[in-house]
Amino acid sequence: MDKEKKKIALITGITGQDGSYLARFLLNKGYEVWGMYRRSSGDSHLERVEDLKGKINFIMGELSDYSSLYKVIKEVMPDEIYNLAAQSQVRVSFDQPLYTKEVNWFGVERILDLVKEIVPHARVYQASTSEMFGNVVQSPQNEETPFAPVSPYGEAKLKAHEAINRAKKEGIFACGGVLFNHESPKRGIEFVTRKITEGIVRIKLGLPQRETGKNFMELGNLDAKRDWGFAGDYVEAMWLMLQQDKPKNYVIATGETHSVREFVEEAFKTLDLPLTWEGEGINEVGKSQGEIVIKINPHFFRPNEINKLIGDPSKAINELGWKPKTDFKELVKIMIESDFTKLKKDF
Ligand code: NDP
Ligand code: GDR
Repeated sequence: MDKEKKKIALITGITGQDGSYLARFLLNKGYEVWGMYRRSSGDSHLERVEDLKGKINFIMGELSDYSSLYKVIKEVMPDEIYNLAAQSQVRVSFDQPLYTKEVNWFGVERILDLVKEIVPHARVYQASTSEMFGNVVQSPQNEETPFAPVSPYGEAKLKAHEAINRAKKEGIFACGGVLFNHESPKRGIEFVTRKITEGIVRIKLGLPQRETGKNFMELGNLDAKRDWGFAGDYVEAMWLMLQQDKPKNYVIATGETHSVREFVEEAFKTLDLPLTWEGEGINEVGKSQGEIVIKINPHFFRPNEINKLIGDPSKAINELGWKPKTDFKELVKIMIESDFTKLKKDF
């Protein structure tokens, strides 16, 4: 990229998992990167991007506040906007449905409104999601699959996705990336994959569980199936969508599905720990070397659950030239190794 004419990218949700990977990816592509973060009482939530201080520009903004977004877009004047900010926890959206819609739906409407007014040339990536499919019968899911969300989170993201489609018709280069679950060592501890890898490493090292102080993990629905990829692979697809001649929506997935139970089993295997299951339903337990190491806690069940998701990324493979590089086993290994290194150091 010409040094004089660096493209300017604005990433909302810079402090999150994807923001952190995407910022690095865009820096390597020669972009001037601006990361939007929201106010908090400390700066511990900047830990994922601590090492990017001095390399990217940080700017404070809040998706629920129109005037703050106005100031951000006016100051940055981006060529590309990656809207990754969201209340991203499906379980929490049942407890905070209105807030979730305020941020995940209206936040996107605000951004699109400002793009039309201030930077109509800007290309917009919206973080849409496989949660929009709900318990749809068609499997695997692709760009033509009808949406039927079952959570306030999924509903809000679908409304945002529709707003993106509307903006497209109004001439804005806006894309909805329908991304299936993607994980990494930077995944928030409240999501099941990271909770599992961190929790099992603690069991391996004889440390109590981080949240509960107990020496067994507590999980919810072990039989939910998800299409799990690696976040580092998925941010490339976000960028590729904005480099096309026409704005289109794409499904980004691995095309494989695995249950939470399989994820747990693979994590134990990676650490050379035995695991057996005993009992049924909420009385089911996981045992290792004679000790109970996993229990079911109904607190982690959802009022409405999606049983199985599996994506068909053919369109992205054919049109973007994108493909997932990290398989399920490799993903579990990367996450386990990272947690092992971190916890061993503190031990
Ligand atoms: P994270 O939860 O790790 O990050 C979310 C980011 O949004 C954080 O930076 C958070 O800031 C910020 N944020 C939350 N609320 C607001 C707000 N009101 N105003 C400004 N910023 C806010 O999510 P991921 O990185 O995993 O996901 C990125 C996006 O992709 C999200 O929109 C998510 O819904 C979507 N998505 C994710 C998938 C996945 O598997 N990871 C799959 C499909 C879609 P703070 O640090 O202060 O909380
Ligand atoms: P998800 O991710 O809801 O798919 O949303 P999460 O990791 O929270 O749940 C995946 C599946 O695991 C089951 N589960 C548990 N989940 C959590 N969090 N904690 C548990 O203890 C537990 N036990 C079982 C869940 O019921 C579910 O079936 C993620 C987020 O990144 C969204 O923002 C994104 O849009 C979707 O992925 C695609």
